[in-house]
Order: sequence, then structure tokens, then C-alpha cells
Amino acid sequence: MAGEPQADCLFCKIVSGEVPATVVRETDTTVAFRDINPQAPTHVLVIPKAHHPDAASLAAAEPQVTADVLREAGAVAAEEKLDETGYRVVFNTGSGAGQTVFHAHAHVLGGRGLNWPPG
Ligand code: DGP
Repeated sequence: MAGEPQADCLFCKIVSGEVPATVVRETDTTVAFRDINPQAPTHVLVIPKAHHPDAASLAAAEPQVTADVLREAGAVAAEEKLDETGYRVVFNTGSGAGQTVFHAHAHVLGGRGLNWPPG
């Protein structure tokens, strides 16, 4: 069922604590933790606790939680002092766009210059 934990999902295991992560923020609906393979000095992932495969399906099923994820992305950026220099929030969607974990997640990237367009 949409939103239910999936036994084979890495990020559901981070939500449950079965897989450890460096958690920087947590709310009733979201968890934010450091990416294991950082692409910038700050690289934090913000995920909904509920399982949805990508950002669009999350938004369709739980718009309020989508807003929670975006608010938390902003809170991470403020805590990491990125809001003055600028930062990027990215939802890779689909394997062709580089999505490798099919549990919706926002990448929060900053702390270095960020080129546009991204590769
Ligand atoms: P994406 O490629 O957009 O699906 O992003 C998935 C990200 O998840 C990628 O940047 C690496 C990160 N990642 C993969 N496995 C782990 C893990 O076990 N722990 C943490 N903290 N991050 C992970």
C-alpha cells in the first residue's frame, strides 16, 4: 500500500533505524541525514518517513508531507549556513536522471559553487 514501509527499501531501513545514518534533523514526517557519498561540502538528504518511490508520487499522495520535506530542506540549509551563499535542492526522478534509491528524497547541496545547468 502507498506509504507503507517496504522491506527491500534502504531508506525505509534508515527511517526504522535498521541501517545507521548521520541524522541531522527529524520531524514526525521526515528525516534528514548526511549523504554517504557527498557531492559538495554539505550534502544532506531529506526524506519522508512514508515510502513513496519518487517526489511526484509523494506529492500526489501526501502534499502536506511534500511541503514538510521542502521546509526541512530549508531548515537544513539554514543550519548549515547555506542560505546566504545559496544552495540547491534536487529530486532526481527516474534512473535516467540518476535516481538510484526509489524512496523519495531531496538532495540539499551547498558549500561550493554550483554550476548551471547540472550535468
Ligand atoms: P539518488 O541517486 O538521487 O537516488 O540519491 C541516492 C543517494 O543516496 C546517493 O547520493 C547516495 C545516497 N546513499 C546511498 N546509500 C546510502 C546509505 O546507505 N546511507 C546514506 N547516508 N546515503 C546513502
